[in-house]
Amino acid sequence: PVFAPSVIAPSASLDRAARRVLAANWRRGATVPAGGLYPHQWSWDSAFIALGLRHFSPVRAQRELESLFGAQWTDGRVPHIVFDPLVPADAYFPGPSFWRSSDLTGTPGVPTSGIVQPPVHALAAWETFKAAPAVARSRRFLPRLYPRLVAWHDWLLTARDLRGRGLVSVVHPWESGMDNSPAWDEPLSRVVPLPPSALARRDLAHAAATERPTDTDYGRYIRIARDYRDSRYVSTPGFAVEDPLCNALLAAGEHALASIAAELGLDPARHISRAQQVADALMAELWDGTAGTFFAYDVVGSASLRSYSIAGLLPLIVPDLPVATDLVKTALGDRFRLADACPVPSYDLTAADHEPGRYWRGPGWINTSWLFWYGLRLHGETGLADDLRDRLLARVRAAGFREYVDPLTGAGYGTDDFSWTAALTLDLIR
Ligand code: 2M8
Repeated sequence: PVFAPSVIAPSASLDRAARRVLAANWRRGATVPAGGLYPHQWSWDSAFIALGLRHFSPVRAQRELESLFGAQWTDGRVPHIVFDPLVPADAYFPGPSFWRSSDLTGTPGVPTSGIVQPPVHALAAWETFKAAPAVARSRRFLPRLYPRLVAWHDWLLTARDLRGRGLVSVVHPWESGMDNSPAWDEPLSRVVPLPPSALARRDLAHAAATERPTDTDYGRYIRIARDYRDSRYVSTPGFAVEDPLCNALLAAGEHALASIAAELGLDPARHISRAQQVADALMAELWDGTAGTFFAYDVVGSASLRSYSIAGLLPLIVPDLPVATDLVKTALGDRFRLADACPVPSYDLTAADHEPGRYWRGPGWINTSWLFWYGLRLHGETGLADDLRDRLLARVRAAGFREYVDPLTGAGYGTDDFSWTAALTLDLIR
C-alpha cells in the first residue's frame, strides 16, 4: 500500500503531537475543529474534543462543553456552529449573516447557526466527569450542565419526532454530521439546487475540490438551510430523515443522563425508560435483519434508504442492543472489512459509487471509528476493539492528524491538524 508521507517523526510522541494540535486550535473557551477550514466552534466536534482533553486538562474539557451549552437556545436546541465574533465574517460560508440567529428571540448573545448536530454531548459529559470527579464536583460541572442536557434531549424528542414513532429526524444533511453521505442522495435529489452564483464557498481554499462536496451538493444545502431559516427554524424543510447514528447517540446519551442523575442524587428511572424507548424504536423502524444493518428512513419520501453507511452500524454504542453480534458480522464482511480496512470506511467498500478520498462517501474517520471501537468494548468484543485501536493509532502516526483517511491505502485527506482526530487519538492511547 502507498502511504502519505509521515508528518509525525517516528521518534516523536504521538501524545505530545496530539496535545500540540489541541493547544493550537484552542480559542478562549472552545476548540475549533481546524484553524483554516472550520474557524468556529462546532457542536459534535466539541463533544469528541472533550473526550480527549479530559485526560490532560479536565477543566478545559469541561469548559469545552460549557461554552457550547452557553449558546443553547431557550427552546433547548444546541446550535451546530457557535460563531467566534473575532473571526472575519467571510472566513466561513455560510456565516452569521446567513443564519441571522440574532434576529430571533430565545437565542444567545453570540451568533449561531439554527440547525443541530448528533447528540454526543451527554456521553461526553459523563466521561469527562469520570476522568476527574473531584475537579468536576468543585466546579459544579454536572449540576450546571445536567438541566441543559435534559432540555436538549427534550427538544429533540418533541420538536424533531416528526413521525411520532419515537425517533428523531434530522432536517439538513449537515445535521447528520455526515454531510454528503450517499444515504442522502435520494432525498436530496428532490431538492432543486441554488446556482453556484448563490454560493460563496470558502472550504475550497483549504481542501481539494475532489475531497469535498460538489457545488450541486452545496446548492442543495444552502437552499434547505435558507428555507428552514425563513420559517424561523420551525417548519420542516424539504429534507427530513431518521438517521440511525443520531438516534443511537440519543439512546446512549439517555443512559449517560441516567448515570449523571444518579451522581446528582436524582432519580435516573426516566432516562433509563427513554433510552429503552429509543432503542426499541430503532429496532422496530430502522433495523433490517436480512441486511444485518440499520437503514435511515426518508420521512418526506416515506421510504427506507438502503445505503450501507457506517451510521447503520453505530447503534453498536447502545447498551443491551439485541443485534450487536449481527452488526459486528456486517462490519467484518466485504462492505466494511473491519479486520483490515482502517479507519472503518464511512461507506460500503463494494458500492460502485464508493469514493475513498471524498469526505463522507468512503474515507474512514476517527470519530465514527472511535464510536465503533467504544461499541465493541461495550459488547465485550475486546479482541476486535484492541486490534482496531492499534491500527487506528498506526494510521494516525503515518498520515498525521488528518480529517479523513483512505481506509485501504492509509492516504490522508481533508484538512490537517484536525482537532477530533488529535483528541480521540489521545483517548485511544489511554
Ligand atoms: C463538516 O461539516 C461542516 C458543516 O457543518 C462543513 O463541511 O463545513 C462535517 O464533517 C461535520 O461532521 C463536522 O462537524 C464539521 C466540522 O468538523 O465539518
